[in-house]
Amino acid sequence: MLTGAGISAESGVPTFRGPGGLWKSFKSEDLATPGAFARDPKLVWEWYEWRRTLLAKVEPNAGHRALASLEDSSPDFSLVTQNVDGLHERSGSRRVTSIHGSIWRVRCTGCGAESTDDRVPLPKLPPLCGCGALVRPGVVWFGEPLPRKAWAEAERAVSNCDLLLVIGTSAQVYPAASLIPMAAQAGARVIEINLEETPLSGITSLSLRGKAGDILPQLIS
Ligand code: BV8
Ligand code: ZN
Repeated sequence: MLTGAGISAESGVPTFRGPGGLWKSFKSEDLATPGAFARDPKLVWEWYEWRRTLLAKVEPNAGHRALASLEDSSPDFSLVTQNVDGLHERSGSRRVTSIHGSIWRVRCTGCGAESTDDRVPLPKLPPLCGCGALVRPGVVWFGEPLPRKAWAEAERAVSNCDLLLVIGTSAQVYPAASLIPMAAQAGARVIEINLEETPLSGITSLSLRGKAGDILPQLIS
């Protein structure tokens, strides 16, 4: 499985590029980059605080739950997500490979100390580490490399699978999107579940047009 923001849309989480999307009100390059954080850590943290506050109020949906139950019934099942919202884990998925980090993780820009901090709201923006340095969200920004271990896990999963379900991603961000042709080249059947066509629809064996929360429960029943 490879998931994107679309699987969380039915939980009420705005996607990046859809209507009312996160990138609509803010431009990704203005916020989700190391440069933006260096220029204005408070503004970047206000954006993440707004997302964390929203995420704290939402629940996983039938799409997340369907994947969690599929994991239980399939021995060799891998779930790679681009999402940082933690909803796969909250719906019961245990083995989640998060290639863009987590909005609930924080990392010190000074001493590198990393922890889970899911307090909403945070007491102070931008948060400071005990060592005095700025703390940043534990997510991968544009221009930053993906976490090595998670990326290696993701490559291994798609290179050794018979079937890749690509769920709710616009397949525009790399290297995440390259996992899709990687699976096809390795001989996997690729099925896309999305409301709309994406740049990679052409290499899928099948495109299921509709909501993940409607389609996934039917697929696994
Ligand atoms: C890297 C975490 C190199 C943060 C994210 C030019 C300049 C600078 C960089 C680049 C450039 N050109 C290319 C790049 C590389 C860049 C990139 O790909 N840019 C894109 C915009 C062209 N990539 C990077 O910078 C990556 N790093 O390349 O590093 C390097 C290597 C070594 C050493 C140093 C450097 C890092 C990319 C990670 C960025 N972080 N998120 C945060 O969340 O704040 S990206 C963010 O957008 C998400 O994580 C996700 O990965 C990505 C795409 O979003 P989607 O999940 O697809 O969501 P989207 O809204 O786009 O689409 C939703 C879809 O769901 C739609 O198709 C919709 O139809 C569908 N949908 C909606 N509702 C439903 C549904 N489907 C089903 N059911 C529904 N109900
Ligand atoms: Zn520190």
